[in-house]
Amino acid sequence: MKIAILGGDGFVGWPTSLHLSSLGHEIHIVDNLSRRWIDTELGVQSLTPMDSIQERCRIWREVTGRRLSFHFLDIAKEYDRFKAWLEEHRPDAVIHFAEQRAAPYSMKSDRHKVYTVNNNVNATHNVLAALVETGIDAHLVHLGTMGVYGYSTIGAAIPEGYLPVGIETLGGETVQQEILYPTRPGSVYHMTKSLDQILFQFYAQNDGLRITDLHQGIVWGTHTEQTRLHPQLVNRFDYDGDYGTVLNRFLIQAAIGYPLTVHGTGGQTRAFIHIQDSVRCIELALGDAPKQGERVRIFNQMTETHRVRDLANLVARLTGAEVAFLPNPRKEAEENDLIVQNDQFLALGLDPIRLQDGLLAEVVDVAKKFAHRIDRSRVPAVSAWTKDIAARVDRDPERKALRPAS
Ligand code: NAD
Ligand code: USQ
Repeated sequence: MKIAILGGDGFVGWPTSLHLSSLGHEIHIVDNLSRRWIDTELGVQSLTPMDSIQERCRIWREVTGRRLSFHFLDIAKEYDRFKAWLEEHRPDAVIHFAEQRAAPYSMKSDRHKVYTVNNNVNATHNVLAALVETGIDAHLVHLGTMGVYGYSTIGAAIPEGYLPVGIETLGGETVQQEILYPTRPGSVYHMTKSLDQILFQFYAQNDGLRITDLHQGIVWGTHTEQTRLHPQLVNRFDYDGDYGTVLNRFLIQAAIGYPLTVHGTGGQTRAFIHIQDSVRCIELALGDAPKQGERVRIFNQMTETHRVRDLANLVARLTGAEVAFLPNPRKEAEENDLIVQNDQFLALGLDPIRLQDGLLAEVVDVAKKFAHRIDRSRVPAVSAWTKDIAARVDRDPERKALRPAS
């Protein structure tokens, strides 16, 4: 298949590009490199040293003989160029990763909220409008988030996208329907993914676009089979307070002797998936495209759920790290349960990698190897969800103690 990978320079997009290329697909990475610019804005860098995307593609060719093409394009801002690109390349499938994906970054200031909404909603809508206009019947696979559901459950499992409901008619009968699961985003970033869902629903129904939306949990780990092939194929690894995600952060914190930064009580339960399973799921979803006229196919792309404090304790046991309970900069439930259905990927043959599978130690080893690249002052999460929370968090003595002397 000819596959366009929008956002193929990112944390999930890069290993996906390699995985699908190794399966023999023709891969075109489309990226505006905004994530690299955001690193510069924030004054941080990936824990792992990343080469330019052109250099990464060159190394892949050298190592495997396979070609990856890179196209520098902003899909949110350059609609006409993107449409012309699609006309020219006519992909069989489009995988859409190209959004601003950090919740804390999306909550840093009004400017960051506006950027995240403009970038994410326009990127998604431009892809949809361009597919309709060019008449290209490509399967669109989008990386969404478990966060569209909100995280609390009432003792029932979160279904895969759709909720069966009974609606009482005026005649007193009950009509059964399946509706999109009521969305309850917890940040501006998660809100954009909720808006994406409505865009997908409309374009599938109005224009017969074939769309799969993958509601993914938190991705952990760093290497996949292909990124291990050469040091310059290494994946990016975010550890800072905005882009680093919880488990990967705990693992690097353990590696550099920084107390594990649990927000609040650590009672938040979240869904997780290893990066190797993430790329495998995308392969499986590509092979199971919906037909024209079918509703949006939604998969829950996760393999297990964990409470944040349990993860901290697990990493502490493994490494001897200390655990610090800090005031939570986010507005979120202190404690929640989370039960999630993921039967569709299991039925397609996913054999989940679990936290116990020895891969936690691999991340700690990677972090130790590149520990000299870590700026400890960038480890605390400082982006607060409201001004009141910002003031409270700032006054906290424990958090102050974690800040390096300047
Ligand atoms: P990332 O930030 O590492 O990668 C996103 C890529 O998209 C970057 O290379 C960026 O430069 C590019 N991009 C952003 N806006 C663009 C635009 N307008 N035009 C062209 N390129 C653009 O993020 P990631 O961690 O790889 O996540 C990829 C997708 O998966 C995101 O949509 C995210 O919401 C979703 N997701 C990620 C996780 C996770 O834990 N990392 C979990 C669930 C879902
Ligand atoms: N947390 C800590 N300590 C930390 C960092 C985070 O306790 O040092 C807590 C947070 O408060 C939150 C939980 O861990 O309760 C998860 O935070 P996270 O930053 O790991 O994940 P999140 O902000 O939800 O976002 C990440 C990705 C996003 C993706 C989402 C999937 O950045 O792109 O959509 O995971 S999900 O969480 O399932 O919505």
